[in-house]
Amino acid sequence: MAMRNGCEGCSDIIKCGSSKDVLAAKPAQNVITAYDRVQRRGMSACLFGSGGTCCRNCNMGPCQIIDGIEDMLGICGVSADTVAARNFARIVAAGSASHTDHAREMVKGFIETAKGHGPHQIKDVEKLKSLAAVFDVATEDREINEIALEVGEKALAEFGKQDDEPLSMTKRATAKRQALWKKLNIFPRGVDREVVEMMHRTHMGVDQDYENIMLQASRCALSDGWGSSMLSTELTDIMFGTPVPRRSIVDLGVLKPDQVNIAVHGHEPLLAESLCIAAQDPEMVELAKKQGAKGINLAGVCCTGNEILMRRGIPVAAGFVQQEIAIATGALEAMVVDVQCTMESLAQVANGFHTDIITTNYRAKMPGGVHIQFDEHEALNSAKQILTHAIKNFKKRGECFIPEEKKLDVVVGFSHETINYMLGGRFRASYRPLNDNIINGRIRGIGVMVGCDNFRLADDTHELIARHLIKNNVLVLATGCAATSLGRAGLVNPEAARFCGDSLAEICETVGMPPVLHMGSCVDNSRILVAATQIVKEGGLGEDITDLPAIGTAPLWMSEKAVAIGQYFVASGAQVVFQDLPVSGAKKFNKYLLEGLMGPLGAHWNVESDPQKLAELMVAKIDAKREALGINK
Ligand code: CUV
Ligand code: SF4
Repeated sequence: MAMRNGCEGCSDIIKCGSSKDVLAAKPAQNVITAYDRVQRRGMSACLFGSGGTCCRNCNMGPCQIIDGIEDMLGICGVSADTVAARNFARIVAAGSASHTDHAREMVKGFIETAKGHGPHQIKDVEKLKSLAAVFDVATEDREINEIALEVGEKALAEFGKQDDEPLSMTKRATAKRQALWKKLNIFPRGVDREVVEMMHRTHMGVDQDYENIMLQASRCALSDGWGSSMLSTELTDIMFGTPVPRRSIVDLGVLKPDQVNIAVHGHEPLLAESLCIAAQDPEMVELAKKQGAKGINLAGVCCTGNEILMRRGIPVAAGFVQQEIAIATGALEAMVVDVQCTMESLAQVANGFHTDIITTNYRAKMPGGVHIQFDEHEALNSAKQILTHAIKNFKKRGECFIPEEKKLDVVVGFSHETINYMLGGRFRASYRPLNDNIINGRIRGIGVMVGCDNFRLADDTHELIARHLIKNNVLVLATGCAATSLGRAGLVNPEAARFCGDSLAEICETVGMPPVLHMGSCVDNSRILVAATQIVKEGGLGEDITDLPAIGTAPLWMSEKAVAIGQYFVASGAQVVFQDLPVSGAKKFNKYLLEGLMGPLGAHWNVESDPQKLAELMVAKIDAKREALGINK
């Protein structure tokens, strides 16, 4: 195999200094990453696939449809628009399903905790009580665990609910939004049911009306945002503590040369939290010392990383595009993965090192990985078993290269509650001061940056967009790998106020907050729904999310989950912009997403591939909302 020196031809794409340093160092010389595969593929993406007009939903096909050519309809007569709508809707269903299956595990873990099993406790009693109110669970004169158990069981029932009543948490939405969902008949009912109905309606020969398909796609996405994701965030907060601001670091340089380095990668914090507890166990620390290490160093990757960063301040080593690079340091004893966004190539890269990829969820195994099933009933023992395996690898470590830790740190932990409290002050937590600052124009609006990063595009895209936003006095809320990437860029700390426009800088300095607020993992986008609704209810900025001077974006999106999130934002009245959507091969449907959805939902998708133009579009859209509110002085 040819020796490499970094990734040939990747200089336009990899801008992160730490990533570059690791790839150029000796231990990584035989490593092949997804960046290399992007360069080496030598063929461009299939036009039908990227345009959304390839249908393989039945065995008369696959059919490649060309819009406007009669001989190129599907064998069943289906049009490009129907196929693109079906495919898009199935992306939403897959994304929702992923959040949902994750959330179900969290709810089950929560029920175990309520029963007093396992290493976790009910930490946020106030939040438990407010959720109890949503689920009509009595709280007076009751034990905390008794309340928690009833809330947990009612939460679990939301997944399999078969009646036609709305999911419980949808009643948190604005009155106007609820009325609209009712009118359109898209109130989400059971979380699992909406995914099943979406799959059914996109089967061959069922729903052939793209507007009607999008109604169910909206309902399915809403069952994610206002259902499973919101449940996951709320119950995880109650169990592990609602995030409060804390300092930490985001960089590959957080790995330690003299410690057992264990990366936790994936999405479900149940395992990661148990690992955090187990890593402090004297027995484990002793074992590490026996192997010659000074201690145990946990570091996060992707959204699991964001979960423990937000709640424990544990550093994040890598975002999605750096997962292979983390192994290429040669400094990881193990990468522990659960579900979602963990690439099959991890085991291939690990093959050249002493690193083990430890899979822990029966749903997600990997050729070349070591499987140690995480048992939620035996959480601590499972965690210790996983740690023991990793610790024993320490002695096998060969040459490694850890990039110099950047001095840039992050301040994270901006839950909806924290923002409320921070801006409202000690005695009256409220969004009033935020609303006032938006109304008086010191904060021009809110830019929400979520989602993944993507090997096909430059890894500083989030930074470029965010810099434009904050310079124009737009406050940025971030989650997922977008937040990780902004952390690496040094924008997630109060010192970044110097990159802001004057009025936003002044607010950040006064409050001591970063201009980019890290709100957590992907499921935590539900925090943004709650926060946006609270801002509306605070008054002065219209009657629904659709009136707010705010816009969401997931530049560099790669996961189906990002599309589900985008769709639940749109169905909740928030405008969004992505760099591309796989529907461009269907003219009418494309136009429907980009304009037509405005009719029923009061919001629509936007597409802009150029990051600078995308950022400008976000500011322009914010200004248009200000104009409509009559506050654009
Ligand atoms: Ni859930 S979904 S790459 S880890 S944000 Fe990161 Fe976040 Fe996208 Fe995956
Ligand atoms: Fe072709 Fe229609 Fe079957 Fe799709 S459903 S593969 S378009 S015949």
